Amino acid sequence: MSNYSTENLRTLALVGHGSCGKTSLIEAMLYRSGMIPELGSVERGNTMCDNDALEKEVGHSIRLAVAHVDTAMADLTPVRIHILDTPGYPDYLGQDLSALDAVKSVCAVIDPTRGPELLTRRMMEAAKERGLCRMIVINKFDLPDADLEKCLEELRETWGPGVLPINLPTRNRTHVIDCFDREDGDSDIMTVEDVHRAFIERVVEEDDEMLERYLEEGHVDPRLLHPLVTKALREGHVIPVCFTSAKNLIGIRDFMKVIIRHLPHPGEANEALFQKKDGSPFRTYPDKNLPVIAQVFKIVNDPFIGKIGVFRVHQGTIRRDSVLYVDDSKKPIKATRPLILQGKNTQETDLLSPGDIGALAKIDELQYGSVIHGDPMDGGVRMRPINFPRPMYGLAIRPARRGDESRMNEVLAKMQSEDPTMSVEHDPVLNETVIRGLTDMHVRSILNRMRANFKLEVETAAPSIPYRETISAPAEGHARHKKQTGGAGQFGEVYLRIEPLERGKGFEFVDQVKGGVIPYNLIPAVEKGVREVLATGFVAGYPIEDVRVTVYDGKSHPVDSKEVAFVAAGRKAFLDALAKAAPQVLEPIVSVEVTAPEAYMGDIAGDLASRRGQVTNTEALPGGDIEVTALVPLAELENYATRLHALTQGTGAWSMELSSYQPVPAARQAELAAHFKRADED
Ligand SMILES: Nc1nc2c(ncn2[C@@H]2O[C@H](COP(=O)(O)OP(=O)(O)OP(=O)(O)O)[C@@H](O)[C@H]2O)c(=O)[nH]1
Ligand SMILES: [Mg+2]
Repeated sequence: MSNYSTENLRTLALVGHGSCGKTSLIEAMLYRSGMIPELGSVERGNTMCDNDALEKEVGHSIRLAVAHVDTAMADLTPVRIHILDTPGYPDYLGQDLSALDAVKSVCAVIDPTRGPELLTRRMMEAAKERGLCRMIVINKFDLPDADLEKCLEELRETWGPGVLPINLPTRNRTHVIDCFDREDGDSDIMTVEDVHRAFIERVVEEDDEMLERYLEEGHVDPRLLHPLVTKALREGHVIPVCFTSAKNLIGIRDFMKVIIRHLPHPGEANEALFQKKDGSPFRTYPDKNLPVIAQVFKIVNDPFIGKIGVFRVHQGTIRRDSVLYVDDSKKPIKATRPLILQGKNTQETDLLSPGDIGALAKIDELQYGSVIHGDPMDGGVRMRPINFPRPMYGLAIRPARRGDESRMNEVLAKMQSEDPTMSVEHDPVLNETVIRGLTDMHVRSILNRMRANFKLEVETAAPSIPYRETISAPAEGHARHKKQTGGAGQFGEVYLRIEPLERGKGFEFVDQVKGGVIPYNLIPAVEKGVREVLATGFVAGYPIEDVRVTVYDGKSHPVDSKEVAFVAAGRKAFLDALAKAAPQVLEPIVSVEVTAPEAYMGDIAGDLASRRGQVTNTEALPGGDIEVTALVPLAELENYATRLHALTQGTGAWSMELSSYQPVPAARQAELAAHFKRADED
């Protein structure tokens, strides 16, 4: 088993819009380094990273894939590059974002005929926000119609003057020439001399002494610059650009050389963003002798192996049979078989050190985001949460075969554990299960996977809109619950106050009962009664949010005051208050992002306006596309995918995420309320 020291590990995620060549590039690296005997292709469906039946069928990546490239066999400095292949369509953004916590560097792969597209920009922004080093590969530079200089210009427009080539195409786009060590030579675009100078000048600015020396002598030995290059990368001052053709295997070794030489090893990169329960930072050190800290960034439910948790080790060493802990659990687990991954293949390994990406199978406790640690005292530690977009595109589903209900729920739970941007809601009132994803494509691929991997067929329908309810004024509520049925009776009396909370604050329950007029052990019963109403709604049957309930008075009876009595009194008192609190129905407003060629701008904006939408921003993108951002009520977006397709002749792309909840128009509220009937109160 290979054993790389932390200095010889690199972790890199390839990001970029669909079809730019990420999967092919990793395949080319694996081939060039001798890890695989034959070069697979996406077309033939035999690449290491697109290994899922569905991925092979559709010809693009759907899930985050993990691979590693050992460079020794390519006669390069022996380094292990843990490399992540992210899916390129916004439908799978959740997978892409979760890759960021596993790596120290991100490489945007660009198709030079298309430039920096929407998802690529979003991922580069997210990488910057999380303190990762960034670089760029211009892939497909073999394409004869690719204007490489124009592409570089667009990249600089997008990510600033730090975007600088570190090699250039040469000999009629059949090779690349290094521009870091070399000061001259032939290239197809620009000149090696200028590109070399620009790069070096940018880097020496990181250090006053070096800058002075450079200005005096007009020259500096590039071999002295390693610490400055990593500093510039860490701070985002430089974003090196390489040229590759994954298809024709050009520039692949050169790309690997850049990774080995310039990208930081775990000890050189910015710190991982761990925090304690109270939100204060928790420092980790890539030291193999400290207690283990590893974070799960991917869960796979393999039909054969079962559940696999894939993680990055940030600190300490996981050995065969290490005793570890997961999250807050005090129950130890044993790493009987630590694994490393190569696409869908797993390999056992003796140890995983800081900077390694590994996996453990059959450990039920592992969830997306779990922290595995060696010291039970580190229980509350978590990675700073990623801002995942909240999934809003929904479909109501039910099993096609009767009797499959509980299996469907099991399958949904498994799939949800793999995807942080998939949600499952069950509406007890409508008895409806709704799955939500980021886009129609995302939801469809969830259904496809259900069919392919779990042999589960479901029927779908347009879902109900996830309305919410709230109140718009404070009010008082009172109820006395009294029942005499033969022997023991029930008695409980509750006075409470309700008031609106700021949007998004949820629910607060405050106990201000004095002198034990409601015994303290029965206060939870009052809260339970309140929560029953909270879940089932008041005006139209939707969950109530953003309200504070303060119980301040009541009465009890020494014999008849039991839990049921106070649950009922709590419920009724809350209903009494709600009636006077100007209750409102809220609807989800989503932020919709549409990109399409500029010619369709008018039609897109007009259509959004007819859906009660409000355009908040339009932006011209390099390459003649525009991006329109609008706030639109979710209820108005039914069939938007089809409509946009028709409006833009299939060229438009869109995604949406929750922006806020706002009151529905009064007429709509009346309509929704008319359909709701509260179960009779006793
Ligand atoms: N001409 C040329 N074609 C390439 C090159 N690299 C990849 N391709 C082709 O581009 C297409 C997309 O390649 P992929 O590797 O699937 O791209 P991807 O970035 O993984 O795409 P997603 O998984 O959808 O995000 C395939 O048809 C590849 O054969 C290249 O360097 N030159
Ligand atoms: Mg791919």
